[in-house]
Amino acid sequence: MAKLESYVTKAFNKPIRECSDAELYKAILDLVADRSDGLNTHHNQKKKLYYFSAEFLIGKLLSNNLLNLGIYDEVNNELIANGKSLMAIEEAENEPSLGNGGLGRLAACFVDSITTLGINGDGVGLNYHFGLFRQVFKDNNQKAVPDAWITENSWLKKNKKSYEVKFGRFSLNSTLYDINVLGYKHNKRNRLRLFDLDSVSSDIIEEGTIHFDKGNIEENLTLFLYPDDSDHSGELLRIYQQYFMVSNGAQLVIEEAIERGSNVHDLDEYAVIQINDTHPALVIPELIRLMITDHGIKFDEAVGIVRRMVAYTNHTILAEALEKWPMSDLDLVCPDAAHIIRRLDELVQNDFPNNNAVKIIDEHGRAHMANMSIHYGYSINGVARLHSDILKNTELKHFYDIYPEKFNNKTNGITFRRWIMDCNPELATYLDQLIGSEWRTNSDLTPLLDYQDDISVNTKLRAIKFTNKQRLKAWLDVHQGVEIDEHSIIDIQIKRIHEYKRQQMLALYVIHKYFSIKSGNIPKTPITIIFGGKAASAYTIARDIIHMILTLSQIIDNDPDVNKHLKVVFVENYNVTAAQYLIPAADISEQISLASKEASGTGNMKFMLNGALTLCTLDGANVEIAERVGRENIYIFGKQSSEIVDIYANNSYNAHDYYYRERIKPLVDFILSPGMLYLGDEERLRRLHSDISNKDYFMALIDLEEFIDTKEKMYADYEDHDRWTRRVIKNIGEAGYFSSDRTINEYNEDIWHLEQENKAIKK
Ligand code: 26Q
Repeated sequence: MAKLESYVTKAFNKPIRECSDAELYKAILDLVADRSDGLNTHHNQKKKLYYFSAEFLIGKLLSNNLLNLGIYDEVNNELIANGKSLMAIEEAENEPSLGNGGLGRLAACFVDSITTLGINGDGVGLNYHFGLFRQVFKDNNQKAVPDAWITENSWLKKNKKSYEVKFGRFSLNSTLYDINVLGYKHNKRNRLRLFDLDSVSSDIIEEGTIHFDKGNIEENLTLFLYPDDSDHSGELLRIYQQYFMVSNGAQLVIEEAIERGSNVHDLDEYAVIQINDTHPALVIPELIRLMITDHGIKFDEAVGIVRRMVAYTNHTILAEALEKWPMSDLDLVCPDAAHIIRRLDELVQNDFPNNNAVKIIDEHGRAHMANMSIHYGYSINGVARLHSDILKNTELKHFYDIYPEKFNNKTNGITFRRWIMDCNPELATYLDQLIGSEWRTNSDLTPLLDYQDDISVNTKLRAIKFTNKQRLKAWLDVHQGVEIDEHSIIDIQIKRIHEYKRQQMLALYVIHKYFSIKSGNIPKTPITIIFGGKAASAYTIARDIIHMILTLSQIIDNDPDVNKHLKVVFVENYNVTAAQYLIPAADISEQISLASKEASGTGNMKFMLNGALTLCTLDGANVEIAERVGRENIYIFGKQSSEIVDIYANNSYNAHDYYYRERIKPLVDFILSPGMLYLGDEERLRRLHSDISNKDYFMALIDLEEFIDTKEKMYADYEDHDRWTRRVIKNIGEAGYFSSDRTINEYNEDIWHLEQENKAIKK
């Protein structure tokens, strides 16, 4: 057993206690690299999975890698013995900024589970130098600044492989970086394969901003991750990024298959590609192109091969988030692939004449990436049961009518390594004592259900929650200079800012509570409401919502009648690291999207696992959470998904019907109160007020009264600590289903059909 000491001596020639945290970080990187080299890489397996994704929101890796290698305690003890702490050292690590939100985090949970289950499978994506922007608050507004996350000592390892990517007017040669993905205690290793360009230059970023010359592809291709979550952006650069990712990925897939014995005619026996939304959908024409030009395969045969190897996951029903690229742009970026898309569209038109809804290229000359993925993939799945049903019955009904056998559901999951073992070690250790440690490998937490009425278990769980609140308090103090009350109820909504997720509805509740406290209704326990999330830079209303909440929180802070009882915090730069502090401290998990709009949600699962109770609409995976924990252990409000689908179909929502109600109008109008206008930006506040009262496209007002009543009931119920904790236990005990190990097991059984060395999963 090589101890950390020897790595420290080798690198710095001094004892551990004399090293800086940055030096120790480097030494642990070396130790993990050595241990990783010895792991099994499945070289003997014929077929391999490639999970193609424009985003991998992996979070910090230091403690996660030590945990998965099974040496966390060993290294931690060695550090403690020398007066050092792993937590402090991890502060020296930058969080890789390679994703926007849910879709990117899901990809990270998936590669962890794929490796832990012993499946031969790599992630394929891009190495964005600045990734997603860092969010800074200035004058109560979001400012986006470049996040230079890559440092000299990082988990990125340069690989010798390089491919030529031919664009319409020029070619570029890629550089490949790998990040090892380590399986939990199973001696397995896969990799993230992140393509990059040596010519990319940060010099073209104007000082401190994210404005840059978007026309200079060679220098900016992998500079940034598009900061758009569901807001369609037609930028040409996005298409260049996508084509660069898939052309490299397709060349890698073919080269590795040949190395394993493929003659390319049998490529589908050697590789399966799962595409994470349509961002990598150009891999379909690109594989066909490569088979024809480099391997002498005929078009029809190439189409057949691809149809047996590509599977597509859909993450949204928001029409504006479905990618439609103008053929003129594709002709410029990748003319040969564009030509193949036209041929694929002709085949569709021959097979389904006069069926306009299933065409790839529409009457405006735009290629629908989802349509192409469904025709030329063999599987299409949604990410929660309700979402998959909506795809079949409404959004993609025309496709379900012609390909019912391709449709399936894979309810999302989260990796328990990061979302309990790493972020909530006290709870993980206590579970070991109480129910044994099998849950760490089979995700089965149901033995905990036997302790629902055990007072000592109740007390201990509350003590753990309190410790986590103290830790969050300390972190918020250091990182943002805000002080929260560790004895308060902690009520959290953290996710990208979007009107359909309805952060504005929670803000209207805050206004209600502010009025109520001012009129003398003092809550028994103080309340802390925490928001966190980034807004796409071009999404004006989302930025207005952030502004409104920050201004509101200032008003509350300044009001001595209220500030002892209610505090509103907007966490700056919400990311995976922040989530790991916030989620274990939460009592209440806000999952309040307009029913039918949130495909799944995965934060909902993380909160449940960490002992928060959920306040939710029957949307996405909330439906399945409710089914498992039972109605008495979750707080549900609002219109049903089918009602909302009908309201959209009939265009029958009128914001005025709600705005003018007695309980609602004063809350919305507070946005334009003198205090708000004095502290805030009048243009932003007026625009938001007008939007909510006149349009309210995502219907924040339709559920507002029920939301307020349900929240009040929840806060009242919190006061009965034993009954509350009984519900908490039921939630943790039922969380096993939402392990991404279960999800990946299903992907493998139903879609990929690969060898799986570890089946330690309870169904
Ligand atoms: C599209 C075109 C141009 C630029 C950017 C984009 C873009 C980028 C990111 C479109 C969508 C995304 C991300 C979507 C996303 O995160 N969806 C979430 O996926 C989660 C995992 O399945 C679900 O749990 C969430 O419900 C869903 O919102």
